Amino acid sequence: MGKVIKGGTVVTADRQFKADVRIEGEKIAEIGENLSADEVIDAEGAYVIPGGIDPHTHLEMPFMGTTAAETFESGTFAAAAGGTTMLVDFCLPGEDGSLLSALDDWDRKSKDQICVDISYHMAITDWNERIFNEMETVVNERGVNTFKHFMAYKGALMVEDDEMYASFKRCAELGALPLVHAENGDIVQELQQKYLAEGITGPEGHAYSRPPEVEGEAANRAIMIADAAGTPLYIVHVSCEQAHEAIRRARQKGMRVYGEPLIQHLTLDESEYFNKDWQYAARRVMSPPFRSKEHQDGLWNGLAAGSLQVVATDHAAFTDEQKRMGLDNFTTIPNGTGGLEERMAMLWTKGVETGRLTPEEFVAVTSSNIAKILNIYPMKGALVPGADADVVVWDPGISKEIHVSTQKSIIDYNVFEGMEVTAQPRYTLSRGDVVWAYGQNSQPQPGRGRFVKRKPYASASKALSKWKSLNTPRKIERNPLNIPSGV
Ligand code: DUC
Ligand code: ZN
Ligand code: ZN
Ligand code: ZN
Repeated sequence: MGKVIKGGTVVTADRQFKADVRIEGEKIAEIGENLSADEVIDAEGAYVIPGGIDPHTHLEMPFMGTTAAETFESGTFAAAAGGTTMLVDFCLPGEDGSLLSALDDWDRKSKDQICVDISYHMAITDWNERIFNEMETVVNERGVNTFKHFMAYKGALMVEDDEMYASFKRCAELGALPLVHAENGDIVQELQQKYLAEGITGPEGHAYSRPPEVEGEAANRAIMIADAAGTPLYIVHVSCEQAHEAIRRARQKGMRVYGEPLIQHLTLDESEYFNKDWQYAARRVMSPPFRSKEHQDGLWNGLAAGSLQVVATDHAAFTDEQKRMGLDNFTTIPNGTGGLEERMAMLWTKGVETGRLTPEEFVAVTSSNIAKILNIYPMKGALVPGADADVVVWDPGISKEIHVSTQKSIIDYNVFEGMEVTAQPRYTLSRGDVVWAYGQNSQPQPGRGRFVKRKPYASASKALSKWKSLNTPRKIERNPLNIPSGV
């Protein structure tokens, strides 16, 4: 007869109501009053919500001359402990440039380690016929329907506009969704050289060289290119008003453009880079960098207004030793911060507790919206009979301080160190298994997590371009040339 989560308040993206949730095997079987089963999971005094989905992580990713230190095992354990039951990791092609061997590589690394479910986004870091051809297999056979494009990291991951346009058109054909890291990589490189030449070598140079304008310019450009290609677009780690503004404008014109702020940008600001302690500041170096309070307010408003839809982490975690690669030069500090374990609790504390978000909006931006965008709803991101039993008993009665000493991440610091959060998962269930119980501290079985295949999009991918010249070209039939003599 399975399990029943009893006595809680179910919160979905639409509403809240008192109900029990009965689980059979890996699925939700029933939601209603006075349900019973063999095993009872107590949710008295707590909310019952869909498991969190973090659509943006970089576990064990080779990057900037090193490899992100968080493993698939520690990362997915941290996720479970924080109430996240699925993450989407970025798969990066290696030396041979093949998308398919990159997928094999990611499968090999993740398979025996993952404690919760995962999926991938595929990175397009180059453009050629093989990539064009492999994209079809990636979508139709390997179950990856999203492709990431870096507009920054010149000389490494960055793609040019012509490559992006070609790849976006291919995405539109295949029913896949393009993603962009929006920063103007050419200008960033120039600014980096300028500040280094002026003797600014510390982490503050990182912030100076990646101002909001370079993000806004790239976001606008990507939106225009997506519109020309006739595809929706998803902009990762939206950190500033300039990029948010571009998204708002596009949405108002009827374009399907989605924006994803990170929990770090919502809660930490640019003053962190001016800390006198080099290591403190370097730990917080990520791209885009943290912004001022005005930008933060804009992001919170966007989540409430619906112009931004998803809160992620971009979890790319490097140790103190790895960060010291950039001791004399901020451009060689590995870019990235963590947040997988803290995303839900920080968003609750700084968002719901403060009245900026309702509990329903919290569920929408941590789970349901991205499940819809990724085309896995309602298998994931929903509490309905038949859905995967990825469920969190979310307890607003547990407050704790965030400390590196108790985190599940294997990194030797935490950017949220010392902050107090006012809610925690009492239980996290992944496809019906309790993978985290607060106070018990036991780790779920590595390898129990699964890879989630995602189908291509049917209709949503056929966005109509607003470019008039693309929609109605007209060939003019002219009279033959008739040049008067003597002129
Ligand atoms: N930004 C980061 O800070 N780290 C990983 C990749 C990225 O775009
Ligand atoms: Zn990025
Ligand atoms: Zn990223
Ligand atoms: Zn501490």
